[in-house]
Amino acid sequence: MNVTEKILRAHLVSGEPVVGNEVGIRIDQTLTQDATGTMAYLQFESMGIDRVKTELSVSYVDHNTVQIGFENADDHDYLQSVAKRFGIVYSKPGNGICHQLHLERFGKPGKTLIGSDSHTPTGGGIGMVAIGAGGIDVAVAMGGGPYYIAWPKVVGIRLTGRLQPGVSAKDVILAVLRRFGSKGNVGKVFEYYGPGLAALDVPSRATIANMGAELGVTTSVFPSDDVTRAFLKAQGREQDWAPLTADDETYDETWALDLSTVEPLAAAPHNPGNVETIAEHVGQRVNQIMIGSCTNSSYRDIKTVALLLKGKQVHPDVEVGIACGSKQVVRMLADEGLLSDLIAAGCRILENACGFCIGAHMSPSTDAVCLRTSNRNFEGRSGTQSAKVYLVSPETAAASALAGAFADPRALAVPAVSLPEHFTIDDGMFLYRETAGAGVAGTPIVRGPNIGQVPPGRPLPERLDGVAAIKVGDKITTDHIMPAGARLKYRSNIPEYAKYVFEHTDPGFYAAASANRDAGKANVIVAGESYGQGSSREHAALCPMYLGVRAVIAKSIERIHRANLINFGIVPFVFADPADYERVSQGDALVIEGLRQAVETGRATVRDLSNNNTFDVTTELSDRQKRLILAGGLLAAVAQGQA
Ligand code: MIC
Ligand code: SF4
Repeated sequence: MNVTEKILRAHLVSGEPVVGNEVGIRIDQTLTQDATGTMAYLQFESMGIDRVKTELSVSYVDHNTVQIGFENADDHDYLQSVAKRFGIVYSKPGNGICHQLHLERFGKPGKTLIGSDSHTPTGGGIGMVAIGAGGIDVAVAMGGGPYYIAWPKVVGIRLTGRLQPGVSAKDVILAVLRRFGSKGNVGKVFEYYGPGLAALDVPSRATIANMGAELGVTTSVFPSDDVTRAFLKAQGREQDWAPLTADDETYDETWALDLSTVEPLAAAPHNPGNVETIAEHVGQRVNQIMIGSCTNSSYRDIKTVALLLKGKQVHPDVEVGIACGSKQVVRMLADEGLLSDLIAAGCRILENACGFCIGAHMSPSTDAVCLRTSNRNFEGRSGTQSAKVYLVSPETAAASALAGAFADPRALAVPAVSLPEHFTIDDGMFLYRETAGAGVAGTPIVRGPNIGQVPPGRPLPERLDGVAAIKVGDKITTDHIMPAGARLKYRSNIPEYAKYVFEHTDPGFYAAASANRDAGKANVIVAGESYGQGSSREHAALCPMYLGVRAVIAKSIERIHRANLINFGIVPFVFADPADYERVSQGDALVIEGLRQAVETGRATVRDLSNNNTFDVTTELSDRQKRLILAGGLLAAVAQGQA
């Protein structure tokens, strides 16, 4: 068996392990972050369970740390009190980014992890099956329930050779994205193997696994070998190591990549799958360079940047910001004098949090060209609609910071940063480790005015009497559906956050959808390929549900978003014939007689009353998923005893 199968089979609780079939797996660890966590814990609370049932659950605060106004801080207080009460480890704001911290301090080879964040697969770098999920799925797993996935097709990526100096893990995953694209990989796991692995340290593997999210795969997995052991040992956690490698070439499909042929790459605006070479851009002016995010903020990454900038000055016309991934990284750089080198070079040192990556701050100027080491460059995500964001490696970012323009790092003497013998271990900002799993009964839950409630779902009606409230194109991301950045602070307040659904795509959506809902009409979203790419934010389903959306009809829908739609009682239809997409217009009146029946059979005919047309749609649902949709979503199903 391959590593993925070994872990999944050891955790299988229901279903036949046949590609595409829905299976339930036992979850050992969970993580949440604050922006999805408040909803996850509100849902957990509503399930009436007294403590978490996992081996470990951690609540990180890393997204909303800007705290303009009381909202973010109210969320933090709520999360902290919930963690104490229910036996969850709480990572205070300022401790670092969830995925980096989890890798450093908690990830264990062979274990399963789900997290309410799409980059949870970062844990694959340490030999885990780590999957991004909706908050409510994490709530169920915290309560001891299984997590459901389609049994994956495992694609083996065979690595040979060795990276050239100046080329690093980010370039590797960009090479994989160039080959496989950011759509069409749903239902697959990418597993890395081969002789090239020996020279890839855990932080590099984690970078590759992290950005596997942009391929749209279920997760990415690396084996647990001597490299993994050395990393865990340096983290003072050798006892957490266990060997785990694939028996043989047991993959459904393979692709080989010779690492020595990889060159510096960039994902060009506005999609991570839009990969170009740095060579094509050398000399092109850049305005802003941001280094950090859960993809590239490890000790290895930031130290490499510091060594490249040491004793030099960043170009006067470029703004350079650095956000380390964790307190451990910051402390080690500080102790080695490297933080001072970065400051001396003219970098702006930012908090070790998501920050710029989610558009919470550091938005670039109008039409700016930005290089960022993060994983997503969707239009407007930086906070500036007209900015052009290129995703690059830390080495390319540092070389370009000096040049004020795209630069090939291979022209510099790039130092090889090796694993330290001991990482600095300081768990002081993790609270409630001693009561993890047990909790402290009676702890009062702190609910400031920003802490709202989860809106109830309503059973699916017999007939869909709907309106195509919006028609969008291909690769609509959750950032389009439910903007983050300046709107992030409303994550715990659905009626308020719902005002911004499709804010930049169609500013009239909220008013139109609310009016339809209030007139008793169902809203339908019509979309092209790969609808719902990107984040795991269930708000991209929850807020539309609140606005009366009952169905999405798309050419294809991405995995996490599809699961979120089902969890909130929205039917995820696809066009039986994609050509029919062209014949539906925004505003059309759409009717499905026998909507509940359609969920049962997986087929329906839609009548478009506005142009006297009919077309067929399909949806493939497991029995469990049918029950959820018919009930009006997962929480409603739990309440009705249907889950
Ligand atoms: C993101 O990178 O888009 C986020 C913000 O981390 C999201 C989670 C969220 O929307 O809160 C993700 O990737 O799942
Ligand atoms: Fe945070 Fe960005 Fe990573 Fe999302 S992708 S978890 S916003 S650093």
